[in-house]
Amino acid sequence: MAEVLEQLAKELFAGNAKAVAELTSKALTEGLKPSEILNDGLIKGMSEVGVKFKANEIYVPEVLIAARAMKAGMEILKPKLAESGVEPVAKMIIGTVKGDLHDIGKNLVAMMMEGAGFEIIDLGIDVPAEKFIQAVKENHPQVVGMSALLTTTMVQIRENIKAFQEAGVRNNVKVLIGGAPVTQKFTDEVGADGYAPDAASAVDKAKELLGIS
Ligand code: B1M
Repeated sequence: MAEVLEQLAKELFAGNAKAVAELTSKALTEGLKPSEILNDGLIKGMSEVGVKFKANEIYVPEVLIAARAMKAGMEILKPKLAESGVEPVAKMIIGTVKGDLHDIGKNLVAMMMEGAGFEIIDLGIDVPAEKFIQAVKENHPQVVGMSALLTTTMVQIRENIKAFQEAGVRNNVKVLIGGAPVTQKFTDEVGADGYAPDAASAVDKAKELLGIS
């Protein structure tokens, strides 16, 4: 693999946004394909972040810093990816459920998903069922992610899934859920498709649900 891509993955893991931006430009100047820079540079670095985060070898601040570096690289790469017709892995809508204002975990999930090549539409916090449904109808995502941090708001996930069924969109999407009080048992009870305990596992679970290796 090109040396510049190895450096890119390394600097992304280290969260060095300036170096990531420079190396992304350098890789483009060297004539590397945008898809190669994305997969073998940026995503490779971010995957490593996911692995170490899952293993508790690095923590939330390091992930946020790496995500900022990813963003710096993506700003340069995005127009080139669009020009070269590279399709995102899949589209995901994400939001924190109605009544819930916590967004740090949800943002981390969104960043890791983006880092894995997903296109993310972030609906923000305090998202009512109707807003999720409208976004599904307008954007046709493959995955809808719902985050809840309170025992009083996690029940909203059940309501959202019911509302999806009533609106006739439930079968169009995989519903992935998470947040501190959410468990696999709860996921099974409310009929969501998948649960992830952390941001790195969310990437793995979304891919598993979509049959992407
Ligand atoms: Co709040 N809060 N908070 N809070 N807050 C908790 C959640 C709480 C456990 C604190 C406590 O009492 N020990 C408690 C909930 C108790 C419960 O319901 N069991 C609580 C409470 C009670 C409240 C208020 C009601 C307090 C009050 O006003 N009396 C209030 C509610 C406001 C509301 O939402 N309506 C409130 C407010 C706030 C702040 C606004 C001050 C602030 C949020 C700021 C923000 O998010 N922008 C806040 C914070 C920071 C916390 C704690 C301290 C930290 C949450 C956090 O960001 N963790 C939290 C205590 C704690 O968790 N230790 C607490 C870091 C983050 C990376 O982890 O969000 O778990 P987490 O996300 C993880 C995983 O859960 C998972 O991946 C993430 C990354 O690995 N994940 C997903 C999350 N979403 C996922 C989605 C997925 C998959 C995985 O798929 C789609």
